[in-house]
Amino acid sequence: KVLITGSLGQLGRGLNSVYKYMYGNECVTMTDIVKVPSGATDVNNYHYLDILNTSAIEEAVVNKGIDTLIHFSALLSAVGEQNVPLALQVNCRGVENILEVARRHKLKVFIPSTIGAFGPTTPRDNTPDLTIQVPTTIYGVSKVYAERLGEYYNSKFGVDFRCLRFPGIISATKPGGGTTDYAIQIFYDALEKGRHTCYLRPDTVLPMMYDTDCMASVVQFLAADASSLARRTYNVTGFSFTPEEIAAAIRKVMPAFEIDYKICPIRQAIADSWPRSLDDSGARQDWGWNPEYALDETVQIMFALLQRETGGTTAPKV
Ligand code: VAH
Repeated sequence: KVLITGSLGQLGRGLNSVYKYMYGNECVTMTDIVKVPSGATDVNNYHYLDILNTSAIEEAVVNKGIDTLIHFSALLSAVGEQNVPLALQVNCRGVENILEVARRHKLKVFIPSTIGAFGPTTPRDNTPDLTIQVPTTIYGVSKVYAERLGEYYNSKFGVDFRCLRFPGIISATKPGGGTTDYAIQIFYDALEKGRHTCYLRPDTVLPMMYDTDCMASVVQFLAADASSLARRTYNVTGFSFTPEEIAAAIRKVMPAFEIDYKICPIRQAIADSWPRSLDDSGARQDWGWNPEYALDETVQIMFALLQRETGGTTAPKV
């Protein structure tokens, strides 16, 4: 029985669908602090849950017979820089509460980390699992804290804590205040306007992953036997690209697509502090991580999904 916090965010609804498909409708309890968007067909067993209220988490775990917590609630990089006190509350206090409940009730707990947990002094190409972590955003600082605190709870109390550092995730869901989110918005803009104004420089390389691979990494990692894990925090990634490279891949499907640039200094500085590519060989060796989607497949499937979502049966507008 799985409980997902922040389940209405970018990753929660997709993961609920995967677990529902695998284990049936009653497997997942979805929680968040906002109302379910009207017309959402992929949300079920939904309850309000504020992760700053430890007894509320405990009540949900006990009442629903939860054995696995998947903790997605967090303020992402750009939005966190605009509200540091709230980022500290949600990203740090929230993680403390989740780990305490996992300790008391012997739960398996997944907390995602991010390429944002690295900083400008981290080797930026093929960044390894174990390396310098001096991030320059409150999001990154809070995720380093989550990684270290989870590993402490694992070694001190035996909590089955598991953490994956995700690259930018590309999914057919509205962007949630991240820095990599241009790689989502570009598809909505391509279909709607045939063009995209990018807030990052054309040569900004960032590691990314398609949503389905992200979901698979969580399910696979949580199912791995604990004895096969050399560590509790692993890098996973799909493929790296620049805005001009994804624009070129989109032009293979939509020849008239155009991109122009209006740099956002805050997001450019964040992107410039992050790795250009990740070394995920540890995940591949220890628990069989093996992503399936590269850039061209991601472009194809994103257009198919968004055309269906926007009811656009014809080819993208050009
Ligand atoms: C962000 N999408 O941009 C998130 C992610 C790898 C970045 O954590 O903040």
